[in-house]
This record gives sequence, C-alpha cells and structure tokens, in this order.
Amino acid sequence: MKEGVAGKVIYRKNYLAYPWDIKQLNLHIAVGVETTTVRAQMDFNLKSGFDSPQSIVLHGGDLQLLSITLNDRRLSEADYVIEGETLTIADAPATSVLKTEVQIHPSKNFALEGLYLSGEFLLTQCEAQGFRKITWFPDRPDVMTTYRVTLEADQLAFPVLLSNGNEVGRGELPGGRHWVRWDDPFPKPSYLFALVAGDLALVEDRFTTRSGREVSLRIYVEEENLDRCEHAMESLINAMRWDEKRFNLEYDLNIYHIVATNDFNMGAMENKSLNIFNSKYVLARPDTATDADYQGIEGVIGHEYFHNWTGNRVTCQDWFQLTLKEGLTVFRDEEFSADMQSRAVKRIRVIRDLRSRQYPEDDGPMSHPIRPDQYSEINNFYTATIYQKGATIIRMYHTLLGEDGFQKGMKLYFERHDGQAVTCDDFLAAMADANDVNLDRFGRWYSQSGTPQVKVTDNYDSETGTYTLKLEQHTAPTHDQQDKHSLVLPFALGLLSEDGKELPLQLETEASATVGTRLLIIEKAQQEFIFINLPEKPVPSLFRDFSAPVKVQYEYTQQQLATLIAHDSDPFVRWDAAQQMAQTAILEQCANHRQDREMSLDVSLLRAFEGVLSDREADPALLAEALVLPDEDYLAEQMDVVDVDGIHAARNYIKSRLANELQELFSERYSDLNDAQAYRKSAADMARRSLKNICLSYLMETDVGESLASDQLGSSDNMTDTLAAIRGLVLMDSGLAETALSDFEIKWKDDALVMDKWFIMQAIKPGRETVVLVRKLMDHPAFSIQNPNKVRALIGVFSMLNPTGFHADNGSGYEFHADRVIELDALNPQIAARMASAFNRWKRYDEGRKALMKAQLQRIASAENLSGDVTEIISNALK
Ligand code: 7MF
Ligand code: ZN
Repeated sequence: MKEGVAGKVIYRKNYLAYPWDIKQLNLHIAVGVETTTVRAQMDFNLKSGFDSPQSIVLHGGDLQLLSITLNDRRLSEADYVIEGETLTIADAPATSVLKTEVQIHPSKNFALEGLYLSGEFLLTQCEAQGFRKITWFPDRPDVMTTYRVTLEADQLAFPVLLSNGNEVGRGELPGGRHWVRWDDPFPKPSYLFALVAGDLALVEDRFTTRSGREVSLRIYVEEENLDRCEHAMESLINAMRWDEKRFNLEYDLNIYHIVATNDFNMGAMENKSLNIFNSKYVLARPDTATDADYQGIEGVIGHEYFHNWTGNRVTCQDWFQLTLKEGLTVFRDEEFSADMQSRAVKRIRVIRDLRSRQYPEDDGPMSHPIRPDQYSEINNFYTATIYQKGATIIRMYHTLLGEDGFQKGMKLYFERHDGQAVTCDDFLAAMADANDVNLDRFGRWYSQSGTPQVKVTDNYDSETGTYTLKLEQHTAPTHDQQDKHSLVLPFALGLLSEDGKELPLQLETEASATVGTRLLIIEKAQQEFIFINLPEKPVPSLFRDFSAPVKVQYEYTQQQLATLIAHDSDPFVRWDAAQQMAQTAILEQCANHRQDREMSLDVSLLRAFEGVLSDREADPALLAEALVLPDEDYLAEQMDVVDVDGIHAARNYIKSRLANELQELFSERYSDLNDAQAYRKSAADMARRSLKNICLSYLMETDVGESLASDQLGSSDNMTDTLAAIRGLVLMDSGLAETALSDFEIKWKDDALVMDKWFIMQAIKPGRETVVLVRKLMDHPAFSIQNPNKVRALIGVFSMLNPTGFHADNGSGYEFHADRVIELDALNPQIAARMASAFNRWKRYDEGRKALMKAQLQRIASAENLSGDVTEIISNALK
C-alpha cells in the first residue's frame, strides 16, 4: 500500500479532538529481520464531555493483522471496518481494553519509515506517521500516553535492545533468546516512540544536572566507528549545560541514548531519550569530517536535545502546528551555535540559508504559511518555511520582547502546557500574557505565506537637518493565497555619517537623541519616520541583524554600500552590503554577457574586497563570509527570466578578475593562515581554515593556484583542507584532479560518509558533461539508490547545486533527474518527493527550458503507482 491517498487533502479547520484517553500502551515486540510480531494492549477511557457510545478509530499501514480483541472478546471482520489507513470499531464501551497482534516485515521496508533494517540492525522512524506501520494505534500527536515496551529477540544477533525511557527488567529465554523491558514515565505521542535492536558498540559519558540528577549518556554506533564519537558527546554535554543556563531547562531522565545509522531519511530524530541520528550528524574525526561537519553535528545534537522540552514535554496538537516545535527548536539550536561559536558568523549563515532556500519556496508552487491550512502529505511539509522561517518568527518575538521577556514567556508556556499537545496560538498567548502585551496582529505571521517586500525611500533636508524615512510593505500574492495583509515588522535601524560614524537618533517627537541601534515597529502598509538634528545626509543601516524576514529595496549608491561595508557596527549589514555590491556587479556582467558585450570589473567592488582582505582585526570567519560571492541559485532568484549560462559566466568572470587583481593580498593572507600548525578543533582554528580556503578558491583562478592546492593536499592533516584542495583542482579542470580523486577513492572506498564527499565533488562540477559522469557514478560500488545520503550526495547535489549541469539546454539533466524521481518513488516516496522539488522553479526559465522541464514533470505525473508524496509536489508544480 502506498503512503496516504493521492490527492486527499486534510484541512486544519477540520480538527476534532480524539474522544478517548489512553492510560497506557503495552507493547510486546518479538524482533526479527524478516518478520517482527507486535502485540499491543491499549486501555481506552472515554474522555469527559463525549457522549457514549463512541467509535474507536486507529491508524495502520502495511500491517498483517493476526488478532484483535475488545475487552477480551475476539473481534471478527464484521466487528470493525478497515478503510485506507483507518480501522474503526463502532460503539465501543466507555472503558475498553483493546488487544491486537500484527506482523510486519522490516527487511522489505525501503521507505525507511516504521521499523526497518540498516546494515545489520533494526530501528524505527515514526515522525510524522510511521508508528502506524508498527501497530494499530491512534497515530496522531494529541494522543499522549505512557509506554511500556518489552523487546524480545535472538541474543546473538540483537544483544542490544533499546526503547524509550528507563530499563526496568531483562532476562533470558529458551532458544538463545532474551528480553528487555523499557518504561517511559512521560506520556508521549506515538511519533516519539523508538526501538533499536542490534549488535551495536557504545561510548559512554555522564552528566550531572544542575539539581544533581546523574544522567548516563550513551552513543551507540557500529564497532568501527567508536573512535568518531568524541565530538558528538562533547556537543551533547555542551547542549545540556547550555539549556540549563540560557533556558533554565534540565534533563528529566537518568538516561540519554543516541544511535547513529547510515540509512536515514533526514538529519535526526528526537524520540524521547532515544534519539536516532543520521551518522553524518554523529561521526567525526579530523581526517574524515570537515569543519562544517563538526559544526553541523553540534547544531543537530543540540537541536534534538532541545526538543526534549520544545516538542516532547510540550508537543503539537496536530501536524499543522509543526512549526510550534520546529521553529522554536531551530531558534534554540541557532542560539546554541551562536553562543558556542561566533554569533555573527552563525547569523550570516542562517540568513543566507533562509534567503536561498526559503524565499524561493515561498515564491513557488509549494508556498505555505508557517502554519499551513491544508496538506495532502505531511512529509512534504517538513520545509524551510516551517523550520527556518518559523525560527525567524520566534526570533521576532525575542527581538520585540527582549531576552528577559522572551524567557518569561517560555516559563509561562511550560507552566501552562507541560505534558500537553498544544497550538501555535497557545505559544503566542503565553508570550503575550507573560509580558502583558497584545500580540494579535503579530500572529498574522502564522497565517500568511510569502515574503514581504519593504520599499524604503528617504529624503534629507539640509536646511532643517531633517531626515525622513518612508517604508512601504507589500506582500505579493502567492500560489496558495491571493489576499495579503500588512505584518508587524520589527525594524532595527542605525544611521551612519558618510565616513562611517554612528549618528545620534532623534525622532521629531522626542526630546533627546539616542546613540546606536534603534528598534522601531512597523505595522502599517506605509509608515514614515522623521529624524531631526542630523548634520549630514545619513547612510541608512536597515533591518540590522535581519530584524524581520523581508526583502528590502533601497537604492543604495556604491559609495553608501562602501561606507556600510567598511564601517557599520552590525556584522549582518556589513556582510549584506558586500553581497549587494557583488550581486549588482555580477548581474550587470550577466547582462553584458547576454548581449555579447565585453564584461568588466566594478571598481567599488574591487576596493571593497581589498578592504576586506586587508582587515587584520576582524574575525577571519566573518571575512571569509564576506568573500563568498552570492551563489548561482540566489542570483537566479534576482532575475525575471533566469539566464543560467550568463550567471555562471558572469560570476566566474568577477571571481577571476578579483582573484587576479588582488592576487598579492590573497596570497599573503593565504600563506599567513597556512602556517603548518597541526589540526585543532577550536572555533578560532576553524575560522582560520575557512578564510584560508576561501583565499585558495580565489587563488585557483590565478597562475599559482594549482601548485598551492597540490601542496595543501600533500600536507593536509584534516578533511577540511583536503577537500578544499581537491575541489579546487576539480573545478579548475586540473590534470592533477583525476589522481587526487582516485587516491581519495582508494583511501576511503569503504567509508560511507567520506565517499559521500567524493560523490559531491564530482556531481557539482559545472557543465553539461557532468550528467554523463553522474549516471556512471550510479554504478559505483559505494553508491546505492536505497541510501538517502548517497541519493542526496549524487542526485540531489547534481539537480540542486549544479545549475549548468541540471539545466543543460539539451534537457539531458532534466531527463536523467525525472528518471531518478520515478525510480526512487517505488522505494522511498519521501526522498523521491524531495528530489522532485528540483523542478519547482521551472516557470522562471526561458521558453526552451520551460518546455523541457514541463515535459519531464508530465512524464513523472503519468508514471504508474505514483505515491501521494510525489503526486502532491508534481501536481502543485504543474498547476
Ligand atoms: C536541525 O526536526 C534542524 C532541522 C524531523 C526530521 C530533525 O528534529 C527534527 C525531526 C527534518 C528536517 C530537518 C530536521 C529534522 C527533520 C532538522 C535537524 C536538525 N523532528 Br524532515
Ligand atoms: Zn526538529
């Protein structure tokens, strides 16, 4: 049976409470690779306020039902109705004990949802609706109950048997079998259930909570990975300490498990006390993982740990409220990373990610508010909008209320709702009530999709020293929603003199001035602010720290941008000004390229880069961010009709000209940073490596690049430097690239995570020939279409991060990709749907490419047995 029912739409407004309390769920699971038998006992009690009799509705999918009894009476097929994924027992007594027995087949489960096999061990993934593939149960997040789970299996094959909560018993059974019983004292929704069974090795540490609770921290991995867990453990301990300090939140059990698997649809999962992680977000050693990997691990370990309060103790009423736990938890993990590393660098990366992934989503066929009103397949709504935009909305509460006000709101939220399944409105109410403010208008952010545009115009009157700033907000209609309202926008502002000094801010209604950033609130479609006593025309520093997720339009002169880049006190504004300058320069050259005119390098951009490269004071990681040119997809978003080849040519041209004009500065900085020191993991060392490797990527455009990369490769003692060198050689088409890649392959052929990097380096190579290589690499022994990491590394990277490859004008990239979507859909609909979204922006290309993409979308749409997951993405794209 396929996921969901293609085309069936579920609406938020149709929410109905579940009529039953379930006091306890008892599970007995006899674990086996081919067949697993699950016995369940559920104690149903009719909730007060519901008239008896009521029917009991359960969910199930791909279950072989062996028996079902109600109050010890065996039910026959006439006693219940199975329809799609529901089983309904009409007119059940107000106190009912339901017992079921089912069989499932983990080794045949390629969707990686429910119970499945990874290598030699078995594990589960239940969010959002995977529990129904394990047993019949009301698989909805507002049904919270306590779980008692007995796992039984062959002792040799499955020495480790884990589930949520505390171990409360174990024993041996005849025939070389054994059992372990787990008791989770906290009521939880079914999506947080987990089990793991197999022969896994263990790294253990301890943490003592602030109130003195001793917690055993256990990371389970395959034996050969035992030496790659140190960073994950350290990150976990840091996360636990940080959540106590910053949010006053302590861990609530004596055990915390993390299990790493190579076969996982997503990043990780916050199952109560039994987190399951994609091994990419656990395993790291300096020679196998890059600095970005280390930072990713810290962030994801933090994220899953923080869910223990924001998601588990307080969960979602229904899946429309997903951002309640995800937006909030992303906000928390961002703050954790910001406190652990460099706040400014983290902030810039978050904003770059939001703009390059969420903005296009919000402008495309899948546009939806952070709290959607409808969906057909919930798995398609684990989106950049729910997560990343959701987190910026949480950040706006923080900006409006301040840290103290925000923490007061969190405190009230937990006081009111601990142990409950609640809504985004409940969160907003807690924030409003704790601070005695009205946030009703702010609440529109939950229901409106699309990215607001804010047009800023200004006027300076030198006679009176008056400066008028006018802001107009406008949200264009989106695919899902025609009518838009104005939103509450926190507007953090500074004004600079032309030589970069912060000017005093005094509104005409105020008696005196303040210095530094001012937080203003915009609520109306148009608003004007009049500042007085200004000695010169100021350079406005707008939406400092990206105080609202909007697109700002202000006609900066190059001179004004230069002032901001060199002097603004806000690192985001400095970075953004540099990005804008680079963007303008690249898009201008793109137009020149299209009209067969010669390209040229803008002098202001050259001077700005010179300034960045000469800065010996600033954090090197921040300088590195400033030197990264806007990526091709982001530039594409700025054009009415995307010019794939023009963008590529123009961006390369600018990069190459900057590199050659500033070669001396790049070389100098590179050799300073390339100091032959042994690898260290500190934030400062990571910052130095990031600037060093950006310099290298520019130097690859000059005569000295090839030999620098080759030397760096020869002497590198860490994966960050190694990859930067090989990537440089591959992108410049060096004769050394082939050997570098094959040496790498020989060294790492048996290492799944490292081989992902090898696939990525090849899939990302620009040009229409790459599709041939990608197709060939699918036959490589390290590739498997069944493994999501491999699919993302080769197919995902090709289709989403290689514009000149994917968008080759002969359509070869499109055709290849559509074949993969169809192939994947038969195995793993969730991953297939993610891949299918590579076509979402098809309407923004030229007529030729549009027709080619549309043809592939139609071909996918007409494939037999298409899942609900892919159907939803494709049919929206074709609408
Ligand atoms: C950091 O949210 C940020 C986002 C769902 C699976 C993990 O904890 C999660 C799970 C998806 C997409 C992104 C993330 C996760 C999932 C994620 C992980 C770390 N509840 Br799908
Ligand atoms: Zn999450």
